Amino acid sequence: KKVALIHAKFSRGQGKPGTELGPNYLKNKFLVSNLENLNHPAVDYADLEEDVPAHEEVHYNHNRNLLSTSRINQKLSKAVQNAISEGHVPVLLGGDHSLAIGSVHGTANAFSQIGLIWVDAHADMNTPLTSSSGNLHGQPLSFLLYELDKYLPKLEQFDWLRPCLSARNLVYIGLRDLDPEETILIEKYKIKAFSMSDVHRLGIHQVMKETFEHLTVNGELLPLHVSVDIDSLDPWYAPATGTPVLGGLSLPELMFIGNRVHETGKLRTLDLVEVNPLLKTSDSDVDKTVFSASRAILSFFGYKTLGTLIDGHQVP
Ligand code: DIR
Ligand code: MN
Ligand code: MN
Ligand code: MN
Repeated sequence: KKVALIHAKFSRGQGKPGTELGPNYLKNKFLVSNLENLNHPAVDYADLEEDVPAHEEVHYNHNRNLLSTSRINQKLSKAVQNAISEGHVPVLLGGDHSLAIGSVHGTANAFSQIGLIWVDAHADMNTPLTSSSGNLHGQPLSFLLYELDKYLPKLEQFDWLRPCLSARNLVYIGLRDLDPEETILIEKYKIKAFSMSDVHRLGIHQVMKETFEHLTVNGELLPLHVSVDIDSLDPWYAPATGTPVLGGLSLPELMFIGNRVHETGKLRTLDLVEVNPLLKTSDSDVDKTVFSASRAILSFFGYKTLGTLIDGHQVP
């Protein structure tokens, strides 16, 4: 299958300019040439950007930029659905995590049922009413889950959007910074969640085993959408991001997740979001983050760098 790169130059789902530059850094020679080697050649499929002038933006209470966030996500959802119908695997190069609204919506509408693996330090399950930041990148799941629809205020900008995912089909990996209402929702809806301490306790291999077991329905693993927030990684590996949190995944752990997903043959869409090249104390911060992000993406298509055994077989 070909990889359909969707460039989404968008930063208005959070407050720090710079994530709109993500796609230009993420689509680098290393990524493109290695995808080719892995038999998943990349095509530039869609180019989306924020197209709402600042004075036309619509805000809801303290929640910012509803109009541009809605518009880009509507286009993104169509691009993802089209790419899938043409037999490609869409890869969203973000942009901030509010883009998962359209990306997941597109995947969910291409299949009767999907599983969503959300790899993030955060749960991104606030609603416009519980969010303390007013940033939509902390809220995409409240727009997507059937169970949370009743908590959303009526927002006419998002008239096109219908919830499309059951909380049962969501698995979190990497959580370590939750808002109080998010903890309550995860417990109330019994959402499968592997925090960082679960990763430490169980090990990433067991986490993936249980993830796939959870997302298997009637003996078959669901088509998978994987949404990777680069802040799931420890800031050592990915410093150039808006809300870094200590104690995150190592790059080898994230690549292990990618390799396991690749082996299932069930990956239908991948998001890589929240790379912000402007948030750096030195250029090496950007280099490290882009290095990690490129390898993270490639791992979902079979790229292994976790070491080579002496007889030439690769680990794992
Ligand atoms: C926080 C931060 N929970 C919020 N969320 C982030 O704004 O709602 N998600 N950074 O990745
Ligand atoms: Mn995050
Ligand atoms: Mn996120
Ligand atoms: Mn492959």
